[in-house]
Amino acid sequence: MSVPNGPTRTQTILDNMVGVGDCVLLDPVTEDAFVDNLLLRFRAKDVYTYIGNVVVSVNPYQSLPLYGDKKIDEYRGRNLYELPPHIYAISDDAYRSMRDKNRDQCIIITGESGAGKTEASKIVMQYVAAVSGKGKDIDEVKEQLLQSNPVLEAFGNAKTLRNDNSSRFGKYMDMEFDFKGDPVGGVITNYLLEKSRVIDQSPKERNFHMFYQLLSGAPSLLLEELMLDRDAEKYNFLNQSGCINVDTIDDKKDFAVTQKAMQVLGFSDEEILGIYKLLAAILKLGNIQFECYTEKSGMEAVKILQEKEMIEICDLLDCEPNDILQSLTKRSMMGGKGDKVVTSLDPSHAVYGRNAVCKAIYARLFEWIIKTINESIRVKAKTKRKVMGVLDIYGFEIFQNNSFEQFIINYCNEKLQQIFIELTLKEEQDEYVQEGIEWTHIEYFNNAVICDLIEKNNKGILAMLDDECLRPGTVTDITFLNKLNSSPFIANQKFYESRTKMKSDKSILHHCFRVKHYAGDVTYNVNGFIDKNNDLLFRDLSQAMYKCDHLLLKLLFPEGNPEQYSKKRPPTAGYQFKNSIAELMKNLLAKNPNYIRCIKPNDFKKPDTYDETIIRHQVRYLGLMENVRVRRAGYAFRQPYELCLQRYKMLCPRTWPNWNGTLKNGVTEILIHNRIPTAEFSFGRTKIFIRSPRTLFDLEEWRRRKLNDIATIIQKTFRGWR
Ligand code: AOV
Ligand code: MG
Repeated sequence: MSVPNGPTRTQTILDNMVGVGDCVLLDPVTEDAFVDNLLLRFRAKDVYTYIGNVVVSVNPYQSLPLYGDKKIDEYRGRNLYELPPHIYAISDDAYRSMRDKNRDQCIIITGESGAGKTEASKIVMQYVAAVSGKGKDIDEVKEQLLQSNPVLEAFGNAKTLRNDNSSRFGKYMDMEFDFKGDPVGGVITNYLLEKSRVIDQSPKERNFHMFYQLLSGAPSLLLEELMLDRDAEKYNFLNQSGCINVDTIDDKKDFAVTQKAMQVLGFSDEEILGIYKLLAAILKLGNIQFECYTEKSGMEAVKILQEKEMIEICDLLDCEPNDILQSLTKRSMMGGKGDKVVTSLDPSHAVYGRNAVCKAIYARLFEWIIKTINESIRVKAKTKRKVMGVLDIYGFEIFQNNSFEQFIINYCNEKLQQIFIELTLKEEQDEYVQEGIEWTHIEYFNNAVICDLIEKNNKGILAMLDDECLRPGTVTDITFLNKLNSSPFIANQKFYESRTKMKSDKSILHHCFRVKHYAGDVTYNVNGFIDKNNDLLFRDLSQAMYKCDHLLLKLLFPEGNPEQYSKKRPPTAGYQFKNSIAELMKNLLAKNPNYIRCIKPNDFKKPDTYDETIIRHQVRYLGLMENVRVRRAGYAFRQPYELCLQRYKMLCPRTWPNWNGTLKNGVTEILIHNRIPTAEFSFGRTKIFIRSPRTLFDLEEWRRRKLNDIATIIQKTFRGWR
């Protein structure tokens, strides 16, 4: 059935499309056909394909003429199926649904590391900024929302083996709009930054971009003020991984972009300098080495070898050299009688403390930057708002050596897959059953068991880790692993395996466990789990930071204030993450979800190159075939009878202006009168189900014309009266 007006321009565009734009139309519905279609389209540089209203995006690794003002104009205000698949189309759909139907939206972007999530999130934001209202104040808000990206990427992204611009934190951003759909502000929520990167990176990876940007891009005078050397090779935190320059990254140019963005976001020059001083201090702290010596008293102690560097650090942080020196080399504890006992650290503990404080400064600085951005973009007026959220989180990761950070990142991806399953595979099928629609269940893999394995209260891996962290006595990563292996709940699960790696002589190489994630098996090395979960900082260090006259630094270490000293243990990293993810899930479930499922075509970050096996693997674990099957057998649209009757009653003389029969009969009258084929709809207990979105668009189009006709008649009548 088509809109009664001959072939349109849209139809011609769609006729020229390579492969099928919506996989629901695939014939046959097989994985081979699905993958072939994606590849056919990828080769033709059509990187977007639909499954119903889900966008599948294959990373082109090259800039394609798919974006920009002209394209945005093409997609603005058009229905999803009128034009070739595009992120713009679902952004438009979500935006209009929010603006016109008052439904808060969220765009959930998933896929593994390097699949294109962050780029997709920026494309969504740019589109929404372009199509929403204009005006001085509105443009200012838009500019701030958009400029948050370069700042967060500079401080929160890094080059990894998988992605030259890998997000090392999770981000959920609510863009908020007034009743007209004009942006009025936003809120960013961030999830656990991979702060261990500050002190250590795997071979061929880098530290966070901002360090390199500062060294390459800062004017010489600024570098002098920061007492920094332009050569990144001079810094231990940057020179250990064998990667400083990256072909795809221009650190100097990016520095200018970040600096400009910080200014747009309202960071003062003083604040920006304060940030740079902290970065410089971190780099210098990384160069500090410790050496054992014997004090006059005969006691063993450590001293700092780089005195000049130490003085510069104190200059940068505005503090007494002795305070920092003491905190890095000694540790004080309360004795049994409430007296303070000071002991000397050995070099390895001193390095541990130094690294911990560097990680803490950086992670807290990152939090503060987000808080400051949120202050700038916060909605000032107290009017009712509509919301569109965009979720861009670190993608699923499997490395040679996987640690606590990968465990957290992969847990998060597991939860996002769970939401997808719940909303697109489970809830949809459950609803058909509830409404009494004839339905043959489509099987899918439900990863809820894996989520449980990780997060179940009192039993899951995170609970065991917390238990072990809080247990008195000697606690190590190995006692934690033993605990997992001896827990019936964990060890008996088929998605868990103890995987201690042996050397050829049968001695133990790594203590590991393996989780069979939805996206692949990952072996986690338990080394560092307890420490990273505890996330404790020696009190001497937080007190030394608080004592500094560097105002921002003081603000970052409130627990260092002796007056606010609390014996209460801070919550563990795993516990906090689990709670923040639970909060995120609640937030997403309260909104209407829109999905972008990103796929990585090859492991070499190369354009025009694909590895079919890699693509097939992602199609499989993302559950895309199940998605196609549910969508194809199911109904694109459903609405309670009452709402449907109200909306379309003008399309049938028997229901217009009033219908006195049952709601269901009224809806039937409308459908029959408009000659909608019976295969196109089904009657549920409380709702009408319509199979194809095109039928819905037809109904909408006819309704729009009818309303125009009615408006014209009313106008004529009024004119006649005058
Ligand atoms: P990710 O967000 O999914 O990975 P990105 O969005 O950072 O991945 O994409 C990785 C790289 O792929 C980008 O830096 C671009 O070079 C390229 N790319 C992605 N999408 C496009 C596009 N639409 N057009 C052109 N190039 C693109 V991670 O953050 O690692 O999970 O933690
Ligand atoms: Mg990313």
